[in-house]
Amino acid sequence: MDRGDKQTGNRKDRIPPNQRDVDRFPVLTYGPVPHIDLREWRFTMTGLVEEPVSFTWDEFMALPQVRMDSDIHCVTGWSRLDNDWEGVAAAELMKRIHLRPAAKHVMVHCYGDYTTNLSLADLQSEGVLFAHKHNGEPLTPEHGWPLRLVVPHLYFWKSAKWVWGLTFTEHDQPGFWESAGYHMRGDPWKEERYSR
Ligand SMILES: Nc1nc2c(c(=O)[nH]1)N[C@H]1C(S)=C(S)[C@@H](COP(=O)(O)O)O[C@H]1N2
Ligand SMILES: [Mo]
Repeated sequence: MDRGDKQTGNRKDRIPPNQRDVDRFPVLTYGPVPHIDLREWRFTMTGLVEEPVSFTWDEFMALPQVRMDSDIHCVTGWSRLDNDWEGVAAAELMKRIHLRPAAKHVMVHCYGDYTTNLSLADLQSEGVLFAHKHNGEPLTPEHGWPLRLVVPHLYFWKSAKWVWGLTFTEHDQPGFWESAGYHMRGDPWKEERYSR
């Protein structure tokens, strides 16, 4: 199993503007925690792909696994440094599909209907993974069990919990919070919090 490099540098230098360093791990969910049965669970990739793919839980867990250490920055103002995530790298999943040339954006879908949008480039960035463990333990239901996306370089609302799939599209479309006024991209270092 490869292990991403431990983050280095001064703690303060790792806290984006107007964020505070916290140790706890708050829960932020819109709506109830969805009930998920692993026997029914699927992860699918559709849209602008030559052949859609779908994994069962066992198939997904048989994919190569990685551990990656990264920081969380929530738009509500807390940052939690050094989170150890384990799961399947987005780059690994991308090897399982052939994108059509027009594909430039991604909609992330979750059990419970939450969605969030990413550019293809952001999905394919370093450190992005679909995680089933946090700090060595399976995710708790409220933090996204069985699987959540982790996009460490963007605000944490992009890190979709209870994720079930990706749809590749040509144009950028807003997801749940983006439709409510959150920024389409959400870079914490540029404070891309809201779009209006
Ligand atoms: N499916 C789903 N994913 C979600 C959310 C949600 O409401 N539903 N909330 C987002 C927001 S706004 C944040 S800040 C983080 C919070 O993750 P946590 O509860 O594990 O801290 O999850 C993100 N992913
Ligand atoms: Mo959030």
